[in-house]
Amino acid sequence: MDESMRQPPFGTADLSNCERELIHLAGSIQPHGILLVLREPSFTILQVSANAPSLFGGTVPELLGSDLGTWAPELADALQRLLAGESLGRPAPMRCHLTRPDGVTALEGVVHRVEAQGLVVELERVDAPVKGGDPATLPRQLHAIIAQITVAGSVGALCDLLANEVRQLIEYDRVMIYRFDADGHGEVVAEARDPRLEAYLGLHYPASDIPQRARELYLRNRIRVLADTTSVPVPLEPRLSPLNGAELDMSMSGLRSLSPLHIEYLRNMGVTGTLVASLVKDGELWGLIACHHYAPRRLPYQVRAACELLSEVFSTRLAALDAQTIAESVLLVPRLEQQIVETASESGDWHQALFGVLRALMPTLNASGAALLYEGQTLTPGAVPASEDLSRLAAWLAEESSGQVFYSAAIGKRESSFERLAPVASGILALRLTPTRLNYMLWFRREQIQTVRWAGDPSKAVQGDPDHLSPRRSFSEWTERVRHTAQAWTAQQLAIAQMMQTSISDTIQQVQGIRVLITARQLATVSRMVERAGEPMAIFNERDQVLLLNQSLRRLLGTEAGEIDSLERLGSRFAEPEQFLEAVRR
Ligand code: BLA
Repeated sequence: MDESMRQPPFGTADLSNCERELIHLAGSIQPHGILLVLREPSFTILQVSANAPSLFGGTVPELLGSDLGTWAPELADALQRLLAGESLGRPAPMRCHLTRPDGVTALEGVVHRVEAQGLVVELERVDAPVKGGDPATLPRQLHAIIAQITVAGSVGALCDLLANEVRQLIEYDRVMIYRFDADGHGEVVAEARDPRLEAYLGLHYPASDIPQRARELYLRNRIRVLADTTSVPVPLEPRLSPLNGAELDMSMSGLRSLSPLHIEYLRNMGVTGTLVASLVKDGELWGLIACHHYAPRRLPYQVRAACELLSEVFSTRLAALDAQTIAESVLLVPRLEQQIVETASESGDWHQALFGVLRALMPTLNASGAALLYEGQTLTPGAVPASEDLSRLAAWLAEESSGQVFYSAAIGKRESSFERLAPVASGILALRLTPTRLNYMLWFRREQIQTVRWAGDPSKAVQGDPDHLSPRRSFSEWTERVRHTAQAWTAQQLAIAQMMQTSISDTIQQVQGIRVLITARQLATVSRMVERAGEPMAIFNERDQVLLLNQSLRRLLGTEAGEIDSLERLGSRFAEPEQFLEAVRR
């Protein structure tokens, strides 16, 4: 396979290989800005976007190889000042004015270094009217939003808050919080939109809508604005770096033109401008703030930076809420353990005690159904497979899994005969309660497709043709990928299950141990009474073994203790052993 098939250059990917498109080597920018690559310290121009002459005058060949100071001394001075006090660990903002024959142009820019390729300067005019986010009130607005984020009490509330506040801040038509699951598939979990637009809330998208390479990039570069899906990208000239002969690495460029495949997707959705910011948790891409506008739209640097800041504050709150949930679940286990002991000791009813726990854990484990299989009885809350299927499941689990906790998000993929259970039980989480008998607690999750909430009629929820890149096609793709699977069990839910399994099986063992003790005690008392009784008497266990022949019986039989050890032996001392045994058994 040739190299371009394996790693298609920017703009040449198709549906078969888009996963590996080299999007950071775009070689072009969006036309609302201008990009320069300079050699330090002279600020010699190495590469420019083809539209640079519109700002500096001259022609591209004239600009290349000359010093920036000869075309734009104010810009060169501003850069000089910036670099004097800035290590450029991250891209740094700057502002300056250019005096041109037709007047003064105000510019804002972002500057960063690319190893072995030079200093990259990206400029945008600020005289062009830019809507949204008034810089004068921005600090106050941010302050108020951050105050709310830091007290949001749940992930859901946090997402709703972020969607609403970001929409107020940037005034896009639609702001979505898009969350990834363990397999990288996405769901719109919060949305603020112009009420005239159809809702996307609750829609699902397959992982393949955002290639892995793009996700890696979005971890490093946390915000992107696409100003106009109908605009024509402006190429860099020359395309290859004069310093190292390679394509310019545009990973950290704010003006990078986005993949044409993605732009086609947006156009098919009718979207013209987007802003997307990364939401990160534990160093991984947790989700995105995805904003759509139905007209061209760009934002001043400060507002973009404000969105980036909000996404960081969001991530911090997310981590705190997570820690809180973990702490709560750590407390949940001992509480439930106590509940088992109390119920079992008060009523002596294990079924009731275990059933209470089974039900109490359903919301935490986000289960749509559950079953307790204990000592031959079955109790089930919620939607569950039929009882013969439950028995088959338990038998299969005992055979298949040596561990005490078993889980799967797609049981039908482990064992094809369970595939037909998918509507109620695609996902299963099982705790084995006792080592020898088929005693289980089971929680079930429906197939994801069954639980998807559509905003209205699925066939109308989003426009687009299933054969073209569009949410409609995405939905079919997602449906295909998640058929017969439930949402994955989270690490935290599995940790709770593990703790609960240990706790329950210990409790059962302890209580059974106590029972054995109590029985032994009772036996000792009864034995003492029987031994002393004047009547000949014997005690046997359920296996017909002799536990005691009392004094009077031993005397009658003329035997020592220990000679007769079973019911059968005792029978043999009778004239008609068969009759004796039958009489006893009766
Ligand atoms: C990127 N695809 C993206 C991004 C999103 C989506 C949010 C990130 C864009 C950014 O950060 O600016 C997907 N956007 C959505 C979805 C919705 C949305 C689902 O608003 C729903 C409301 N895309 C495809 C397919 C391919 C593909 C099938 O759907 C490949 C064959 C490619 N998506 C693709 C590429 C990128 C992308 C290459 C990277 C764009 C870039 O940063 O250059």
